[in-house]
Parts: sequence; C-alpha cells; structure tokens
Amino acid sequence: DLAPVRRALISVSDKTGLIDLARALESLKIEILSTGGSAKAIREAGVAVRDVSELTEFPEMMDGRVKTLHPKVHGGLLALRDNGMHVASMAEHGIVPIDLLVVNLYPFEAALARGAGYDEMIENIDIGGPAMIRAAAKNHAFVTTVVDVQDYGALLEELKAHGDEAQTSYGFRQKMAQIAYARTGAYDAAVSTWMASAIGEETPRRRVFAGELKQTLRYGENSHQNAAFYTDGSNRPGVAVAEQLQGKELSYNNFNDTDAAFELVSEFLPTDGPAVAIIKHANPCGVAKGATMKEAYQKAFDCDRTSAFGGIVALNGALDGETAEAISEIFTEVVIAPAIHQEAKDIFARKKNLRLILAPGLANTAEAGLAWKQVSGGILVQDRDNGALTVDDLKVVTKITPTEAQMLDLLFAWKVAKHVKSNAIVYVKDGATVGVGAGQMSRVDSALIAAKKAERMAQALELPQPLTIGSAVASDAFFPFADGLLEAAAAGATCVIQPGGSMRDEEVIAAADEAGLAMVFTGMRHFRH
Ligand code: 93A
Repeated sequence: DLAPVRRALISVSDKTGLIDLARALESLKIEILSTGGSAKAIREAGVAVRDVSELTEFPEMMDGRVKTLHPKVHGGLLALRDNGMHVASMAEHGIVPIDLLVVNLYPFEAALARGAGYDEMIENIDIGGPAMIRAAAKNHAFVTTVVDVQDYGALLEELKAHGDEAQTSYGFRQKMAQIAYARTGAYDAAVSTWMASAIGEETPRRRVFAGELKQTLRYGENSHQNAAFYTDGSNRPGVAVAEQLQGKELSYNNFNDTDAAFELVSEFLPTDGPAVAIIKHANPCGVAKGATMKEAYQKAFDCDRTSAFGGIVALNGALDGETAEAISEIFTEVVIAPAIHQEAKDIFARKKNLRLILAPGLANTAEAGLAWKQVSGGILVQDRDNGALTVDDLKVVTKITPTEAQMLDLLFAWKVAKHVKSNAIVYVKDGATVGVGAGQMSRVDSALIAAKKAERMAQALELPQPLTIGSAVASDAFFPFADGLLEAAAAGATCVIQPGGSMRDEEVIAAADEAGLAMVFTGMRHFRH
C-alpha cells in the first residue's frame, strides 16, 4: 500500500513553514511544481522549483483566478496509475503524475474576521485550491494531500519512514484525505454562511456547520457516551479559545458549565465593578457584584453555599490573591477569568485538581450570532439571546414606583434570570442573588424553591431573617396567574421585574398593588430551556 512520491505541487497562501518543507522535499529528491507567489518564495530560498504555468503552457491569468485549473494539473492528480487507459491518456497528452499536493487556501476566514467588504470577500473565495484538494483526495489510492501547515512535520516523517525512496502509506493518505474534505467543506461552509448574512438571508434554505476538533473528551455527559469538543472558527472569547493554566482536563460537563458561567458574568462590564458568577449544572447558584472581587465572590457564595460546592466560578475581571484564597476554601471544579494575578496562580498551584482558565477578555453578550440545538432528525437554529435592557425600557405598572436602588437590583435580577433555565425566579438584594429557582415546570415552584434556599442560607449564616425579605425578584417570563407573584411577595420581595403580556396581567397587577409591591414590565422574555 505504499505509493512513491516523486513530484509535488505546492500552492499555499499561508507561507508558514514553506521553505523548510521545500528544502526537505528537495533533499528527498522530490520535484517541486508551484504557483506564482509560492514558487517565487521557494526559488528565492534557493530551492529548485518549476512553475505550474510552465507545465500547463498557460500563463496565470485573470488576476490569478485561473492558474491551476488545467488538465495537466488535474489529470496529473486524478489519473489512476494502475489503469492502462489512464496511463495511455497521460502519455498521449503529456500529463505527468503529481503524487503530493500541498495547498492551503485563500484566507477567506481571515478576511471575514477583519470585516472585509463584499468584493474583497469574493476575491478571497479560492476555486483552484479546493478543486485540486478534492481531486487529490479522491485519488488517495496514489496521491497524498496536505492542507494544514500543522501536518508538514507528519508528512516529512511519513516520507522518510519507508526506506530510501520517499513514499507514503495508504493509511496516511486516507487520513490526510479525510482532513482535506473537512477543510474544503468548512471553507464552503464559511463562504455560504457569510453570503447568507451578506444578502440578509436569515433562514437560508441550506445551511452548514463546520467544526474543528479542539480536543477529545474522556466521555460525554455520562461515562458511556463518547464526546469531543469542536470549535466553530468564530474565535468568540470564551471557553473555546481560553487557555487552561493548570488542573485536570476539562470534561464535557465542565465545558458546558464553564461556558454558562462565563457568558453570565460577561453580562457585567468591568466598568460596573467586580462581579462573580458561580454555576452548577449550567444554572447559577450565586451571582454578585462587590466593591472588590473577593467581596463579589463571598456575596455570590453566600447565596447558596451548599450548591456552590464543586461549582464553576467565573469572574468579570482579574482574579487576585485574596479572591483565590477565598475560592480555595471549598472544592471548586473550574475558575475562569479574563486576567489572573501571579499571586492567585501561586495559591491555586497548591490545588492540583482545580482547573484554572484564562479567557481572552469577556464575551460580548450583545453580539449577534446563532444558537444551535439538536433535536431528533434536525437542528433548531435561532438568534443567540443577546437581548438587553436599560431602565428606559421598563414600564412601571403598579401604584408604587421602584426606588433607584430597587431599580438597580431589578435590572441585576433580570440579567441573571436570562441565564437561568426556565422557569426562572431570581431574588436579588444589594447587587447579589439571594435565591435562585431554576428549571421547574411550574413558576410557583421556582419561586418557592428559591425562597426555601434563602431560608436555609439564613439559618446557616445565623441571620435574623432570610435575605429575600425586602428583595427584588425577576421572572424570566410573565406570571400567568397571580399565585407565583404572591409566593414571591410571601418570601418578602418588595419589587418585581417580569415581561408582562399575560392574559391576566390586570389580575397580576392588582395582586401586586394589594401586596404593596412595585412592579415593572420589560416587554421582553428570556426563556432558556
Ligand atoms: O484564484 S484561484 O481560485 N484559481 C486557481 O486556479 C488557483 N490555483 C491555486 N486560486 C488558486 N490557487 C490558490 O492560490 C491556492 O489555493 C493558494 O491558496 C494560492 C497560492 O497562490 P500563490 O502561490 O500565487 O501565492
């Protein structure tokens, strides 16, 4: 299953590692064919190279749009070396076999990332490159295809691994062909996704998702499920592009929870001061702002100390030494922050299992984007929930108007509720959650559970009364009846934020007035299922 490699065609936009590769191929007695810019770079380095235009006897034309689209190239890549007719055609038309193809494509994704205009994007759509890659990969019975700079090393090792003559094994060529098709697939996915947004097509008839393996995971949600993490190429700040500084490998559930924690804490801009979110099973069990990061952590921790055990902690600013010290007092799975002081690193170095993650800045929660969810036989796609409110968006519907301080807590509770599985009820006091009810099938139960947790914490902390007394409460969706609202009032909430829009809004508003509550409507819902 070994195939000899005597002739290579190199055509690369990313010239990283090109010269070393060309030198190595030359020393392996492999003839090099190459396109304009690549050939120039190779020649300047003193390595022998033949221009593709010399092979095709056609100049590169139309600003390079046509340079390798020629039967002498595609015949050389596609001919079956063991097929008499193919070999005869090669001889008849002066086609020589090309055994190795090294291509990386026009940097379409990079152009997208820098916000290039329409015409520039079009020029960055590579045609000849993918055509050659697909041809060579199809003919992997004889031809080796390399599309990633990161595979140059493995290619050279393989070429040297089978005796004096440069050869590759069938298994290697298959593996490279699979990667090659993923690359051309991802490339066209990027083109098609860009086009959909460029032409304002929100629900295109066909859509593709391409992923690149970030890492294989020990298992999925449970140990009998295989799992891996794939990045989507967006480079959105978060767990996909963060750097793990220490600790065991992240598990599937760690990735999921760390993402939830980081997205939530990113709701709080550093200019608003330090904020901390503690997450357990994708739901917050404590979120708080503080004068210092340590204070924010302690207030978040005091919301539900029981659940915070084994949790994920996310910070909206630098992790300093005193905060690290406070976090390390209980077992914590993951800590993620956009900056980490050396002192904090030293403290966590004693906790070998704690996973410490440095994120490249906060996520932009206002950014538009798509959210995908798999169901049997398909994928549900929606805009990411990037909804946000200011005080001006709120409508006071009760006789009593919330005070300024209450308004701040209401908005805080609303931001948190957006990140709580529905039905979500969130009690907040002085910039800290004091009770979170998540994921219940009934809104009344969420209100009750959150209040119960607050009672338990009051006992544990030996407080005279639960912190829900005098709190602000948020509900992610409207109260369909007054009962949920009355539970919140019974728990001591004095002001309410909710979308409104129920058939029974009037009944709910009347109940709020009767209970002496101040209530605002957002006109926006934050379901999260
Ligand atoms: O414009 S193209 O679509 N037309 C082609 O015939 C063609 N052949 C190779 N782009 C083409 N390429 C691409 O040129 C390769 O995929 C590679 O990215 C780039 C290398 O060009 P150069 O060697 O001139 O830097």
